[in-house]
Amino acid sequence: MAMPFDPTNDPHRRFNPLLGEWVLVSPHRAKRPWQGQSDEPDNEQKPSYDSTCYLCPGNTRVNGEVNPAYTGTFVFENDFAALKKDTEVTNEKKGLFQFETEQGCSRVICFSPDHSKTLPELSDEERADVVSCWKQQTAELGKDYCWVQVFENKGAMMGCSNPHPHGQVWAQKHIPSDPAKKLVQLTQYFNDNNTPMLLDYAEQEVSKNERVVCLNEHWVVVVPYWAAWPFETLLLPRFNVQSMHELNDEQSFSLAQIIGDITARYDNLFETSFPYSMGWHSAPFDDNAHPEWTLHAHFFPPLLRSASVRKFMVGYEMMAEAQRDLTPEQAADRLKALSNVHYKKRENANG
Ligand code: H2U
Repeated sequence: MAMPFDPTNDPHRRFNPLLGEWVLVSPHRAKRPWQGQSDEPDNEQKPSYDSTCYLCPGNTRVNGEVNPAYTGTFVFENDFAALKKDTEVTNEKKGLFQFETEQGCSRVICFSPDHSKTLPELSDEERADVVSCWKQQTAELGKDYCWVQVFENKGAMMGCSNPHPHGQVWAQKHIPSDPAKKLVQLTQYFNDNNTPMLLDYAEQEVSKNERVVCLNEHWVVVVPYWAAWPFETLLLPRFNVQSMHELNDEQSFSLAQIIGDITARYDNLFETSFPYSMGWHSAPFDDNAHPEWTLHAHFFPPLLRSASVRKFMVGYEMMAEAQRDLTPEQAADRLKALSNVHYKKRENANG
């Protein structure tokens, strides 16, 4: 006779209502041995200024432009931009062969002049400057483009090509594929329930308290019920807001604080500079009201069992659907149990 279902041990699928996709959870697989690839952890202490860095203040970039002696955040047009504003507007559809040209821009956002300090190592005030820069970029680019994508690739493992702490903002005329899927899902939920899905979701996660990693008055970080990456998190507001640029000063400052909290926990998990890709989804700037939308951020970190062993999204994930080993609840428990004081600050404090 089959044993009763045990979600901490038995394979099951969970539904991701944001994308309308399923995730396979196989908790028993976390016990399997690993003889595959290990990546070098990034534990090198970097200097505050590096004369060979393209992004440090006063240095010359690849295209010959000199960075100003900036003291806060610094934004510049990507010298190898993926999108151009003046591409001819045209499209074609011939049977299965269809294209449309895209207009847009891509910029690099240096978080601070300090080459050695990633987001969790900055002060709340310095992180608030980063939030303010994201707001300003979102407002400015939202005037010309339908979609504004703020994101950060952190660490070489996530394809980050320059160690100076920075993120990017890309803006474009069309809504890209994943946000377009979200728009369908969020609209359907709003039509059915007359309330934004993610506001409901945040409230339900706070009251269940099974996957909450940290929270403050305005924000909550959860390992979503449907997380695909081992330590994936979703950062949600606990108030109704559609876009980054609508945050007031108080909400922005408490955002800077909770980003410090979750990113310090990430670094503390394996006492390493924790790689991830993170990004913000504000509502599309398409001249429609978006009552269905809630501003939110995803953190997608690749690490699984140590600073050097990552999760690969390969065979089954590429061919079938996302799959994870440890449960989202187990991942949330581990992140929640960690200190939100960065391990380097603790070591310094201990002399
Ligand atoms: P990532 O490391 O997150 O890929 O971003 C760094 C970006 O910085 C990358 O897109 C740009 C690269 O094109 N860059 C410049 O625009 N100028 C430079 O001199 C160096 C890097």
